[in-house]
Amino acid sequence: MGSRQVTSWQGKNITVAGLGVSGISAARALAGLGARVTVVDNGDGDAHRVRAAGLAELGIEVRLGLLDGGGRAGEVLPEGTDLVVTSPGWKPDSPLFAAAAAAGVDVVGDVEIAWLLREAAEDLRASRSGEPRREPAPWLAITGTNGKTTTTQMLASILTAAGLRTAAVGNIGTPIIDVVLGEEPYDVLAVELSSYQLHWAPSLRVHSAAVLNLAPDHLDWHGSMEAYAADKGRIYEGNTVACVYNADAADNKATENLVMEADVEEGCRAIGFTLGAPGPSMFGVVDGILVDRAFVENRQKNAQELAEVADVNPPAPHNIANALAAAALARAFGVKASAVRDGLRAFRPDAHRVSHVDEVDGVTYVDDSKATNTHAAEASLAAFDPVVWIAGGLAKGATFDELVQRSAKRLRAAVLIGADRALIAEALARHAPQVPVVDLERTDTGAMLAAVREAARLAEPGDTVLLAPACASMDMFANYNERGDAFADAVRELAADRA
Ligand code: UMA
Repeated sequence: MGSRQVTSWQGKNITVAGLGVSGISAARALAGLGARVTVVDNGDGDAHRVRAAGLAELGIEVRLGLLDGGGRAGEVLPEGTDLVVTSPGWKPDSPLFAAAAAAGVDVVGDVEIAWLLREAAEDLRASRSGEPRREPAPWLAITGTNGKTTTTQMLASILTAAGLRTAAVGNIGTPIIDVVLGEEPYDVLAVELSSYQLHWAPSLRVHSAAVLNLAPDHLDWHGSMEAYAADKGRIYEGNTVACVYNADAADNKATENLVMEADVEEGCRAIGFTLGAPGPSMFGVVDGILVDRAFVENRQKNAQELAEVADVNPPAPHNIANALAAAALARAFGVKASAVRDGLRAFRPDAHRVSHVDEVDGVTYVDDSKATNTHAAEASLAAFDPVVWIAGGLAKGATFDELVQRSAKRLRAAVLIGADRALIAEALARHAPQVPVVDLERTDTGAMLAAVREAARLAEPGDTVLLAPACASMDMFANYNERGDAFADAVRELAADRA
């Protein structure tokens, strides 16, 4: 058995940064391959301790919170470390990485490890099952500021409709190392990658990739828009078949530029997608039909019908763009047109993405808790008029002037919650002083109910109350799901009061 990479982990001292979803996955996998693993994490809560106990049973050392000898566990590089494997959320300027650099130790992420383990994983699978060795499953990768989870799920749905064994993995929540090393043999993977994961995955060279769009986000992590864009652009490096970019909107030229800057394999094609009529080597929309003018014979003259706009769920413009990108990746992999249609029809969006909650006293309540940045919130606000907007949370270095300027005309009122609500209040005061603003200081669990009650007071029949925070949720909630659930619960309570 050609177990070259398996043996190379034997006895290596690996420090895993972070005891979250990806850290646990990396630690278990590398310990299973014979490495000596130490996990470090600045947290020290009950959940951390339970996870640490689970890893200790596998012989993995875990260092949490404050260390006896001084310093915090997540900041001190364990003696003798050969490689640091970081969780994606750790900022590049974390003290642990400064210590690693000083010691001449490399830092990579869990996606890099998954990529490096692909060949060895197939050796292991073949030796365990006794079946012939297969080639590793190709990766079709998706990133972008918004829409990447939906697009990844659409892609997986299309690949499944084509009869392929696939899974939607990565930033979407399933650690990719678990999938690469797992029992299940896949034909192809639909991989959602965040800019963080791309930053820490220098060797990644996927079959085909899409950058859906690019707008300021996570600037506190990356340091600048340029650095953020550069990390997103890494997804195109070494692509073998297609680099899929967004051909619409001036500010989205950025994704095409990232393709131009990438060093790809000979013969790899740049494939655009547009909500308008497509040129050659593009996907687009003609008379309500999604069409492929890239993977067809004689693309100068021909186009292949894929699906109707009505097959996309929901058929909102940003989501049709997602469907086109998913279709482009699937077609790059050789999927037939009918499977694109069947996969799009079978796809159901997740909760908390512009989901209708209820109507109370003629006012519609919509949950777009997933709108965690200004770009997503703007797309969401554009779909409703007039709207009472519930916003706020952690701004992650964003500014709100453009969002408020472009959405001001639709705003009946705004209700602001969370840590960085003053930034939104200031933008509203500058660009929409006529819009009534309620500034809620509360951050307790009842705060969302208070916000919904205030919004109900300000709304008039025919209005929409929209939760589209333009911010991350972690100042008040565990995640955006919990924030959306709190909103839906509050709307139900309001409906019960009025019944
Ligand atoms: N920690 C420290 N020091 C730090 C930072 C974190 O000790 O400086 C510790 C925390 O105490 C915690 C652990 O590190 O115990 C958390 O690590 P993490 O934040 O990287 O999170 P994971 O649980 O490993 O989840 C990650 C992704 N999270 C982030 O990128 C922030 C998940 O994406 C992903 O699903 C998962 O790996 C599996 O791949 C979530 C996300 O919010 C959904 N992603 C961002 C987004 O989509 O906008 C990028």
